[in-house]
Amino acid sequence: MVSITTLDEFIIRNQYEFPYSTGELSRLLRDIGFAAKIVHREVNKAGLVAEILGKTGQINIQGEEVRKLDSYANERFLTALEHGGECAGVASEENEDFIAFSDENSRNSKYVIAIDPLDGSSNIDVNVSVGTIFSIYRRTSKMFSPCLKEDFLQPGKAQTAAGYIIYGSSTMLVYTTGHGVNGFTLDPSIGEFCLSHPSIKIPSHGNIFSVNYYNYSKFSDRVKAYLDHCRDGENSSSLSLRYVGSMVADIHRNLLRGGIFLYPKTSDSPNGKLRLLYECNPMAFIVEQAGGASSSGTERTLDIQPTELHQRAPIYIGSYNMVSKFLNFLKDTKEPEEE
Ligand code: P6P
Repeated sequence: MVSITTLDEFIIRNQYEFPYSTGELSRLLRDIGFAAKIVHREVNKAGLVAEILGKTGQINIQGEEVRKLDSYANERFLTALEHGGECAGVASEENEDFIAFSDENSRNSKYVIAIDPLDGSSNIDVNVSVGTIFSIYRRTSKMFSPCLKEDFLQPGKAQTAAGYIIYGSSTMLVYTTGHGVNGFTLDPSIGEFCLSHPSIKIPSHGNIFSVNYYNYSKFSDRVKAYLDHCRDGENSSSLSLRYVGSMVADIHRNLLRGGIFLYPKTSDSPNGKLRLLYECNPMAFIVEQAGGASSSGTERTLDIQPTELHQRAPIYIGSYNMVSKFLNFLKDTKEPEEE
């Protein structure tokens, strides 16, 4: 008889990892899992129910078209988190400013969340996996009052927990609280996330590199030299390029199989495209906890001191040996100094 461990059971069982834990983080993670099940339901019928596909006609803070499912997912997570009363507020990719929940329970909570409710949503119409990415911090502002912007502008190394949900051939929730990484697959027949990938470790090396080659001409000479090395290979172990344009899908694959994901800065995007608070930092926390590494090219991703909610950062993330090689490559290649 195979024993099933649900997400709720796992969270409660591992609550001991947090001395003096009062169960708030456990309930917060369960609130996220609940919202994820609802988003799963909508994402998985997107092909059938046309009115939730397509665009809303709005443009978000990122200057990107807001799709109906982006808005839907954002509303679901914000509602679940506010009603759960276990976090003081949320910084969402879909909202220009952070949201401080006003009810007493939320004001008394010690956590805040940064979230990308539905990352890669432009892929939904063509059935490519999309995801939710979240990052949990202990607030730095005083309790029993609304949270402040400073609560969200903490370096990634201060995260209490981080995770993602990938809505793909199956829906999985992968998270860490700083004690390793565990993956849970949603069993729709019982409506529970069940432990399917305990203690995930990313292989120290892999044969996958993930980058949007369209931007090649805009990369620095050093990044180009590294990509040329990946493509041409120094021996028969040349790498394979795998890139679906959905960060959660690309990093989830590399987490399980080994590989490096690169979103470099370019001549027209000096800080790259991906957002530090709710894409780079949570993914970096997870990958480091799985034994990998993540860098902006000049510093460890988790050491970056944020100054803005939606700031972007270049990211090179994945297998430890591959990221190390990339960083050494940056230093070692005999290229003219960047201006
Ligand atoms: P590009 C999706 O829009 C996203 O934010 C990430 O999920 C993904 O890794 C990246 O952008 C893809 O960007 O420029 O390659 O289309």
